Amino acid sequence: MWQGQRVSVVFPAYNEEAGIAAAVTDFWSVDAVDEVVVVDNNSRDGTARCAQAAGARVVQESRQGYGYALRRGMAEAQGEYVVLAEPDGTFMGKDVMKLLTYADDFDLVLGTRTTRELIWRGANMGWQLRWGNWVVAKLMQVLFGGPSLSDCGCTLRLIRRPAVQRLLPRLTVGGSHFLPEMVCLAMLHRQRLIEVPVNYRHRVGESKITGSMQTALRVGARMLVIIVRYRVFGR
Ligand SMILES: Nc1nc2c(ncn2[C@@H]2O[C@H](COP(=O)(O)OP(=O)(O)O)[C@@H](O)[C@H]2O)c(=O)[nH]1
Ligand SMILES: [Mg+2]
Repeated sequence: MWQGQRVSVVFPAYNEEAGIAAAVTDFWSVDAVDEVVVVDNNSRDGTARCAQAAGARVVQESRQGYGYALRRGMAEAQGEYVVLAEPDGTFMGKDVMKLLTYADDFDLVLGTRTTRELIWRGANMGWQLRWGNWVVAKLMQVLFGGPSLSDCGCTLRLIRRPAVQRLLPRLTVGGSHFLPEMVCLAMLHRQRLIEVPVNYRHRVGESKITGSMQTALRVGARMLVIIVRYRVFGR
């Protein structure tokens, strides 16, 4: 609980057997956290079993994709505060407290992984990815007159329940370029946003998005298209 309200953590998971138990345990160990929801996205390994054994509530999402998994998680989460994260060892449970600290005053609290001091040795955040995330985030900031943004691809973020209710029916992206749609819609709907620096560590298990430069570039291009589309057409 945080200030008398429930806190949910949502993990989208596709073949994350290697790290999911440790991630669930790490986020559960944060006093404020009341539930951990793992959205199993057609995993073929022991993701669901390991998550359940570690104390998570597991829901199955059959539509394949990072965006579909996160949207399902937001719909399933019961808390007033909904924290999106990844069960791959890259994020730290203790950073949930940073997000909560700002949640009194903001509708969305976004993590940023581009703060050099918080990028751990071995983390997949070389200069190309760091720069790419920063440039796309700055474009969003400038086009929408938003707050300072420095990362367009950080899953770790908090959304308050009324913002979930407002944004969820409007979200359309099911794939890996999901996050900027959420931020564009939030800015169009005058939600209060802020970014806070979070730790970013070495990944456990296989990366499915930014592990390959080709995939990362393709996702980045899709992000740009969706940002410009929302700016021009508003939808
Ligand atoms: N790429 C991808 N990730 C998914 C999918 N469904 C759930 N996920 C989860 O979304 C998160 C992001 O993917 P990840 O491989 O960590 O990408 P990275 O952070 O760029 O290395 C992980 O927790 C995945 O398990 C899916 O269909 N595709
Ligand atoms: Mg990851």
